[in-house]
Amino acid sequence: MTSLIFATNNKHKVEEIRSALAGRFRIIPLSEAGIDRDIPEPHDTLGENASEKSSVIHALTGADCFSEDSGLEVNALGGAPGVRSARYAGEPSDAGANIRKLLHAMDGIDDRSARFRTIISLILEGKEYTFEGECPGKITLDIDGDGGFGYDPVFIPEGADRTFARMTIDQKNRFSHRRKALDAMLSFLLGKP
Ligand code: ITT
Repeated sequence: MTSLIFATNNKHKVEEIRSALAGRFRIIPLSEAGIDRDIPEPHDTLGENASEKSSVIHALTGADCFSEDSGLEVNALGGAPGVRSARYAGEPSDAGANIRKLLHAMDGIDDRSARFRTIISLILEGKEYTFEGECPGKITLDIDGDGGFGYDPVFIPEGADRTFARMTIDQKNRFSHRRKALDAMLSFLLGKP
């Protein structure tokens, strides 16, 4: 089976991606590849940060690998927190503080529309390929649910009646930005001769 190092330290992302791939590829997170480091995300776009993560890991290992950078873009906030989603309320990254800051920033705002966006950067045989996925939805008025990670307790995807935090991984994967980007990567990988 083809192995791919997944350049992340986020266990929830690993779970979601393994569940979506349903055993078709062997996914090796950084912890299992023996790489203990937080890769910087210094850029202003998801795409550049994703490329940075995969190229750092490729330079270290020489192995086929991929990374993803994702973020929540809220229309009424001009696309914030966007590329800064993980550290919206400052360092170190704190999901509870990020959510509180977001709900506060949206206090009294009627337009709750938002979207999650993911860019995957895959390095295969030394060449980079990118894939994108997005999930439109809306920000709730209050925290609802305790599953998932990040902004899941305050995001209801379009076409659903509850937040990501109230869904199983499989249910979230029917809507998620990460799943859509992953499907694009998967069609590419499966279509290769
Ligand atoms: P890695 O960089 O190690 O992959 P990370 O958690 O730092 O993990 P990102 O840099 O991609 O991940 O930051 C994305 C942030 O956006 C993440 O911390 C969440 O706050 C938010 N986010 C992304 N996808 C999400 C999802 O599916 N559900 C909820 N929040 C999400």
